[in-house]
Amino acid sequence: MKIFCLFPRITLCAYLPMLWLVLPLAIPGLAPAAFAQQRPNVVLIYADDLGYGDVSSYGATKITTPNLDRLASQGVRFTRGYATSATCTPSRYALMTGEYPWRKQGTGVLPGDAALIVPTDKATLPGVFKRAGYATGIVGKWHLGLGDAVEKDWNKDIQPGPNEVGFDYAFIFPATADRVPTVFMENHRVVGLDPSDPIRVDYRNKVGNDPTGSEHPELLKMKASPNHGHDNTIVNGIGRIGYMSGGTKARWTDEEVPLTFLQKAKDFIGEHRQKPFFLFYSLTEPHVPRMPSTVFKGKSGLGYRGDAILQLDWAVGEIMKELEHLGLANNTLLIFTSDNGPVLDDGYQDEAVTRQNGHQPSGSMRGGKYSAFEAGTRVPWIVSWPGKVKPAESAALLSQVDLLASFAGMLRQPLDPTDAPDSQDMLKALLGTDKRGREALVLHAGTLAIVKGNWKYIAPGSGRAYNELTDIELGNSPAPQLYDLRQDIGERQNVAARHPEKVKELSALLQQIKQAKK
Ligand code: NG6
Ligand code: CA
Repeated sequence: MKIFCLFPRITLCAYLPMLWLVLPLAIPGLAPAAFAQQRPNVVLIYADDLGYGDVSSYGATKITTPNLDRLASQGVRFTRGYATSATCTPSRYALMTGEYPWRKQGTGVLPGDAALIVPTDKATLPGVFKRAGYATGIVGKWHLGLGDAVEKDWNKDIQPGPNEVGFDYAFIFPATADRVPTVFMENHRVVGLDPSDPIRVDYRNKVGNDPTGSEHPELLKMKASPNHGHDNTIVNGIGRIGYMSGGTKARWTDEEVPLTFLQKAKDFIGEHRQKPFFLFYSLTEPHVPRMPSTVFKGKSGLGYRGDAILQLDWAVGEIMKELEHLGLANNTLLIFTSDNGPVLDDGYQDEAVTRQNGHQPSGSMRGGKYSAFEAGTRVPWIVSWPGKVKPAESAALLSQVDLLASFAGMLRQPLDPTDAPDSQDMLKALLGTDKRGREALVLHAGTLAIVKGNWKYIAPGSGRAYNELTDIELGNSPAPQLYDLRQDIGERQNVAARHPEKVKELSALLQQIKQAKK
C-alpha cells in the first residue's frame, strides 16, 4: 500500500513487473537524465512584477514570505536567474517560444484586444509537454494576444489562443488586470457571459455608456496616478486601460481574481493527478491594480502592494499543500519565478509609495521594471522537487528562455532547428547539479544588455535615462556601460573606460547573437 502512495499513477497489480524499472530512479543523487525518466509533474508559478527584494529568502526584511521561504529552503534558490525582458509580454513570449522577443516585431506590452503573437506552428513550452504525453494547463494571466486579428467578437469562440499553442486547458484573463476586457476566459469562451448583454471592446474609442475615469474621477475607489493613463472604462471602481461595454455579469471582481485562479489551479492538479501534468500558474500579483482579497487588505502594513505579495505567498503555500495532500509533492517539480522586476507606482495611488516603509523591492540592485539595470530582469527563481533536488543556493546564470529546451531535453522531445532558437538545455543547472549555467545571456528593456560571467555590458541607446512617472532609472545612456557585477551588483561604477577590451568583446558578442541567423 505504501508503494501505491509513492506512485499514485501506477496501479500496483497491473504494473508490479515494472517496479524494478522505477524504484532505482527514486533515489536522491541520481543524474538528471535518470530523474527525467520519472516524468515529474511540472508546476510553473509565474508572478507578475515581483522583485528580487520582495521575498524574505531573497533579503526582504519589511515583509515576510514564509511559503516562498519554505519552497526555497527545500529546493534550489537561484541568485542569478533572469527574465528575458523588463516587461511582461516579451518575457512571456520568450518563455513560451524559446526565442528572444527582440527578434520579433510586435512583442512589446500588448493591449487587451491584440491578436495572438505566439506562432501556432512552432515548438512551445506547453507543446513540448503535450507531445510527451502530459496534460497541459494554464491558469492565470495570459497577455500574449487572442484570435487572429485585433477586431474580434468577444461573444463568440476566440481562437487561436492558449489552446492552439499547446495548452489542453486554459482558464485565463486576456491581458493584464488593468486592461479591458476584465473577464475570464475558459478555453475559447468568455466565462459567464449573458448573451443578452454582449461585450464590446475598443482601445481607440469609447464604446457604450460605462463611465470612464477621465470623465468621472469621483466614481473611482482607487485613484489613478496623474499622467499614467488608467482612465478609460471604470470597472469595480477602478479605471482601466481601454474601453469596454456589456458583459456586466461576466466582469470579474478584483478582490476575487486571485482566489478564482487558485481554485482553478487546484482543480487542474486534482483532475490530472493520475497523469503527468504541466501547469502554468500565472499569477496576477503584485501587478496593478493591486486589489487584494479582503483578508489580506492591510495585512502587510506596506499598502496593497505588500498585501498582494502576502496573498501571492499564501497561494504558493496552498499549491504546495495541495500537492502534498494529493501525494504528488515528491513527484512534482515546482518552479517559481517572476516575469520582470518591481515597480511601486505603475499607475494607481495604492499607497505602495507612501507606505513603502523602507521596503526595497529591487533589493540592492539598481532600476526596476522597464529597466536595463539588474532589477529589471533579475528575479526570484526557485526550483523545488522534494527528495530529488537537494536544497542549495546556486549562482548559475539562467534565463527563462531556457525552460523550453531544458524540458524538451528532459522529456527527450527533439526540437526542429528553427524552433526555440535561443533556448539552451539548462536542466542540470535547474536541478542544482551544474552551478555554472549559461555562458552569456541577453537582457532586453528597450535597449539590449549582455551578461557574461560577472560582466554586464549595456549597449548605448537614445532612450530616456529615467522615467519620472514610475521613478525608475531605465539604464539607458548614450555611452557604453560596463559593470562588474561581482563587486558592483548595484551598477554604480561604469568601468567601460577602464576595460575597453571587455567592452569590445561583449559588444561584439551581443552583435553576433543579434545577427545569428534564426
Ligand atoms: C504600461 C502601463 C502599466 C502596466 C504595463 C504592463 C501605462 C502608463 N502604464 O503601459 O500600468 O500595465 O504597461 O505591465 O499605461 S506588464 O507587467 O504587463 O508588462
Ligand atoms: Ca509583469
